[in-house]
Amino acid sequence: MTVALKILLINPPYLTLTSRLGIGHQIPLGLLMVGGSLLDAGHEVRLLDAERHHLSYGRIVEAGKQFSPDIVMTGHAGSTPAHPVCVKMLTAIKRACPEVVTSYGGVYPSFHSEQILDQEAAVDVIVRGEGEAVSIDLVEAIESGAPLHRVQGIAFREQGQPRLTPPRPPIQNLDAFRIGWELVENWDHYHCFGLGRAAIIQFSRGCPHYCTTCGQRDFWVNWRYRNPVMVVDEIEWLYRTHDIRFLTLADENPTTNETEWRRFLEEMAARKIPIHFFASIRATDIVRDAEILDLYREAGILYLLIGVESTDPEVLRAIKKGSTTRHDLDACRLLKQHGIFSVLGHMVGLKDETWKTFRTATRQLIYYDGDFVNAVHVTPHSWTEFGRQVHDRLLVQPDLSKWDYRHQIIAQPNLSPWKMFFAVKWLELRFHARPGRLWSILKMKNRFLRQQLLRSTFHTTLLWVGEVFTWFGELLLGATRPSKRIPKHLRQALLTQPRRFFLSFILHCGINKRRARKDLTVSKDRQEGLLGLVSMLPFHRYPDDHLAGDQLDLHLPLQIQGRRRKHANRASEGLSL
Ligand code: B12
Ligand code: SF4
Repeated sequence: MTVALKILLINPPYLTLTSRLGIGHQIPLGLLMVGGSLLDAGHEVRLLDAERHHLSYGRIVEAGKQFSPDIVMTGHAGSTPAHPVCVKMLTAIKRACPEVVTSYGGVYPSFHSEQILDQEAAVDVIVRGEGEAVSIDLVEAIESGAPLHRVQGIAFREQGQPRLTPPRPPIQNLDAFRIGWELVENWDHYHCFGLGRAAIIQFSRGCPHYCTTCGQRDFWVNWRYRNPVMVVDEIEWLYRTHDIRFLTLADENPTTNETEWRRFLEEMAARKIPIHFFASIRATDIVRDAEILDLYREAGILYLLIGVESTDPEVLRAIKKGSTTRHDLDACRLLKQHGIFSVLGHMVGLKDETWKTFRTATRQLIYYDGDFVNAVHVTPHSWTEFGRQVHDRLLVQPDLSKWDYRHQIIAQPNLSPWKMFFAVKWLELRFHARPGRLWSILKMKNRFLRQQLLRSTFHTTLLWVGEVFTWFGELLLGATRPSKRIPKHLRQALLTQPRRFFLSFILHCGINKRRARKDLTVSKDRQEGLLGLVSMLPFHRYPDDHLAGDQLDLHLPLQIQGRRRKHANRASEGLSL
């Protein structure tokens, strides 16, 4: 008979502006899923949400000692940037309680298990891949003293050396495992978009697509889904028992099977549960589902994240996105017609960025007329095809805790890190603060949608300001590499004459021109310096804008299109009318 072990699940204190200023803290779904299966296997399980309560390592150790667990398990959704925090936390725990077995799971440790076991003495076992079934086997082996190499899907140390066991086949029946909802102590701690208590749920796992920047396919192996009716039963239960009003769908690609997705939507709509959703859906599937977007709305879908990634057809082909700029445009327009907010995930750094590429992207994103843009920096995760392609590129940010998509990681040949930062922030500002967008929000007739847009715009602004302040803070503290590139006179200006700082900042761009002349390999765009910055302003027309805007041209009336296309002499694929 299995003896119950005491297991403490710890959501590490990885704090981000997204949670603090943006959408709010969310439940640690991955840990709850592992917890659910361990509870069902008869173990005594607790959850310590150190992220939600902003706990220091000392407080975590104290709380841990009170429960005196046999095993401590940790992992975080933002797996890569949270890794340093996880390691520090486990080190503190091991130091205070060396007898506790530590287990670590999630995406980053799954792909870096050997390296972590080599470097981090505080980590005893790494669970590779999805955690439910493996955790049960692991805990059973620890409890019975069975050799760990018999447990599939883990990595551990054997005679001081890392040893990886064969991967465990993916769970075929996802409904066989349940989420340990009872581990959530107080639902009032989790809110999202100001719409009340919030939870995260998963309808499906995995994705059949091959985008080179994404590692979801290798992590989850194949696409699987839960019984849609059972998922809706669970959602209804969450609403009735815990008054959950907002749900994030954690799926990478919930729409993969059209029939099952429709069943899910119909079931949600039929039960009229007053819950709103956030989900990520591909533009191609939104266009495919054009006829049932009313059903999306009736089911409660309110925010849809579309990973447009790039506005350049060539880049979309290069990263094997499998969608076109036409899909992105159509998807945004369709969502707008149906009162669903679109959040455009735009990835910078997929090609050599210049002021011109930023101008083009900004104009085209504005043209799509989505509701929000989430500009992220491409991040070269080692387990992705893109990561392998760029493994020899210079990194401007080796610190893993900054690999959170909000920091530039790969060096750009034409724009220095601070210019990249400026360009991204400018793109976000131009997109969200453009008068046309603000005016269309204010004159919206639907009160709920208007208030929601205003609220989310307010939080987007807070996040934007927060990131700008953080960047300057890091610059001052000398914590980031860009600071080394910003000349001393500029740093001094910020300290001694803050009012003059922005003037110096702009002038610095002009000074850069001189440096650029010395460097024969530098591209024309880098030499733009001050002009480059000015050209980002909305009223400025740049001489070669007709080229920059070529991707938009195909949406113009046909006569204008003909004239412009002749001028630019470039065809853009994928935007057939
Ligand atoms: C929902 C979500 C969010 C939500 C909620 C996050 C949360 N607190 O849970 C919000 C919007 C807040 C968010 C924010 C961020 N996110 Co996010 N998010 C997601 C999303 C869509 C789903 C995550 C999820 O719940 N998956 C389902 C669960 C079940 O999977 P899981 O956590 O991996 O857990 C399973 C296994 O990994 C394993 N496991 C996990 N932990 C452990 C621990 C142990 C001990 C064991 C045994 C097993 C185990 O078992 C679990 C069950 O099988 C994913 C994209 C995706 N579809 O995967 C991105 C994703 C996880 N997010 C990501 C990032 C980078 C972030 C941010 C850092 C972005 C930012 N700059 O702010 C922040 C972090 C902020 C924060 N405090 O969480 C990246 C992580 C990249 C990486 N691999 O490092 C992802 C993968 C997006 C992407 N496309 O790359 N995110
Ligand atoms: S980026 Fe999205 S569509 Fe592409 S492989 Fe990843 S989850 Fe699938």
